[in-house]
Amino acid sequence: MKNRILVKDLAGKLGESVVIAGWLNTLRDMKNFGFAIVRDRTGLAQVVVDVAQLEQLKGLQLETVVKVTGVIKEKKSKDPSIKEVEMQAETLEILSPVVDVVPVEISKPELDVQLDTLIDNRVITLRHPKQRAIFRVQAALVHGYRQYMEAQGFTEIFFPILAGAASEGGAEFFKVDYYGREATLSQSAQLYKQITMGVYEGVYGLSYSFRAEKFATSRHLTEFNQFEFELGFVDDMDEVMQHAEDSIRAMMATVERGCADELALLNVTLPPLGEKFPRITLKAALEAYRDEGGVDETSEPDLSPAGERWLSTVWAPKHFGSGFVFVTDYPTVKRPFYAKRDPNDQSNTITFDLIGFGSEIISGGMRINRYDEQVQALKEKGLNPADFEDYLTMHKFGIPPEGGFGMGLQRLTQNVLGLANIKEATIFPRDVQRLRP
Ligand code: AMO
Repeated sequence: MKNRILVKDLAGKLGESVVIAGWLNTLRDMKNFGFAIVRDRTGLAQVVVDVAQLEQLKGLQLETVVKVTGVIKEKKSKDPSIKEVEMQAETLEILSPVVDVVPVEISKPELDVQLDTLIDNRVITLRHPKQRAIFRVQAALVHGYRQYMEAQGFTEIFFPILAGAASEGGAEFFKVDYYGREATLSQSAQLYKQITMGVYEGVYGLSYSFRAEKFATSRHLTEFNQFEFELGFVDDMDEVMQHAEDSIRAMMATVERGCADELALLNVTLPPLGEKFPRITLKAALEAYRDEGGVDETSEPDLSPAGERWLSTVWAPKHFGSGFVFVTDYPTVKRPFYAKRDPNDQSNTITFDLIGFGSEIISGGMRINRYDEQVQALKEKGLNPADFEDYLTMHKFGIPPEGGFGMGLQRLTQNVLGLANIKEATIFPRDVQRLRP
């Protein structure tokens, strides 16, 4: 919009007549005049209106889109050290009227609603400054990831969503009708990022993953995004973990630099990073949980959600000043068919999870890169190699030793901002019950 000034820039316009545009956030009748609070994407502006303008606005619903021309003045404040500005309205124009009552009040500092109400009314609730802030932080995380990966000289890949076969094994996939044939929605970009190892050696991308989860939990969605990463000519998994760590450090720095206002609004302090993210085997992590945490899960093949929380919010901060911890050496039974086995112990894999301030945010590791080994691993998992033709074709034609990881975008956002449910970190979440809005 020509000549429009954003709310954040009004302080520099003292004494000038300017145009602002946004949504009517609140209206206060002060008898001989009124205050209209107008919201744009950068903040809230107080607009002083006269009686006639007040009457005009009173006939409108909140959230009406308005354009206001007026003079910027210093706001009278009880505390003279606070310098704020307001606008004395000259003309008002309605750009888009509201035709129904707004279902949720969003003008208060806190949006005090249940999770389902929050998401059912996303059209409106997303406009609340705190909701807006969450997805500004998410965008900054993505930006930081891309910048890090580009600085390494890696290649961004755009992965397909429609696929012919399941990519992660298991039964948690959605079927779609594809011209009368059965297709699936991608469970992950795993196959495709591995294929690119025959060319680019270092790749990354933001993919869509779909999982037909059977239960609704506070950590699972049926549709989510993964930061994908894959690296060729790797002989030590530590190289892959280092990229996971360094990309997270870069993402946190991007959020700190670009989202100071959002973090303050959300009252969030980012998780501690420490000097180096600790690395611990699953076995040692389970023993620490037993010995220091007082919970014995040593007979389990994995950490429970409570164990992950303890490890990343108690153990790792206490011993290493870090809210992130790598857990390595997962048993073969717990990892997918493409996970590289430990040559000294076939029941163990060369894989890792990164637990990030509450729960698992990354899964990764070394991959099987040789054809015979992959056929054998599929059979041992009880899978039919004929169903994995594309995986096996890739392995026939020379894939270097390689590894990589997938990092859940919504999980990371949830844990970094300390949100109780992953749906709060998902702009339009889908779960077992929900397909709208
Ligand atoms: P995995 O299945 O562990 O690994 O997923 C990787 C990361 O994605 C996130 N995630 C989820 N987020 C929300 N809802 C879900 N249902 C969900 N499932 C997983 C988590 C998890 O750590 N191809 C491998 C990755 C790799 O090895 O490169 C994969 O998909 O943050």
